[in-house]
Amino acid sequence: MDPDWLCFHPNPSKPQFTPPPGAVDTHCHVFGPESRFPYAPERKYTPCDATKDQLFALRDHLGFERNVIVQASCHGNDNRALVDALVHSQGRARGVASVERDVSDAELKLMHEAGVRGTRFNFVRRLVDFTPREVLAEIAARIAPLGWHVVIYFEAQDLPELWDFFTTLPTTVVVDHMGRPDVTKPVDGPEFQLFLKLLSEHENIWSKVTCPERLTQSGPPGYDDVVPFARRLVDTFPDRVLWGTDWPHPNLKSHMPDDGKLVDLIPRIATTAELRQKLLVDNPMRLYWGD
Ligand code: 0GY
Repeated sequence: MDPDWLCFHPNPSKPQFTPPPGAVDTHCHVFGPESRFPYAPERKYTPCDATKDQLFALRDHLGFERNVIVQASCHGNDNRALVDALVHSQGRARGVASVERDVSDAELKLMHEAGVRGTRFNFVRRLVDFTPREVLAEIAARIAPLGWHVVIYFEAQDLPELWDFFTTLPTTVVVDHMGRPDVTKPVDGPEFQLFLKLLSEHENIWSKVTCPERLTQSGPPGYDDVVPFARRLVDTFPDRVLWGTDWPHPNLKSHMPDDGKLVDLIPRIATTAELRQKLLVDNPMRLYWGD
């Protein structure tokens, strides 16, 4: 593990908020164990191992029933740790993989059978090397017939340049971490308004209302500066939002969140039982278990 990065919280608190039955954590990762699933040679960071058994124990502790496990850049396009977690989840996890343009039909079929339902395109420069748009477009065309969607990860200042690419993708598109807004700027300012416009003009685009620990300037446990951004999305697009822990929170240097406290933010961002049912159960079930 990189020495200046933090490992996940060793003893998260029990949340005060009880998620509704069937709740899904739609953004979490498995890392390694390195001895069995080595990290990718081209990785930009080395995390601490975070195994499927630790993830499933956290799921139960927080009161969730299911996970969507997202391939992170430290495992590159090697999805073996992800697939291993899916096949050992007893049907309680789905996955988002990272694939290359020359992935074979047989590999795609195997991943689909294991529970993969999407592929991730990462545009965050500190995490990955550049991949040409035409390569990504080819991958999107390969996975679309399977009913998979595309998960995109980018930073708010890059949205104008990426807009045309995102809006021509042929699948459902899920944005990680609200498009990473600068939360020192106003919710009604031009930057976040552009993100809201992306969703209002394109009904196939969804957003995860995740990652207060990465976006915050005001800090834990309240993450008061991030809550209004998440709440605006939940209020405006209640049928196209997803929630997740982001466990084990790779790449954090400032603080490591208590996952129980992250769960306790949910009633502040989804303020009615109906909105919470959509955010935590109905939306993820439709997208990931709707087949
Ligand atoms: C996240 C966020 C980060 C890392 C990755 O693929 C990744 O390595 O997504 C980050 O550093 O912002 O979603 O886990």
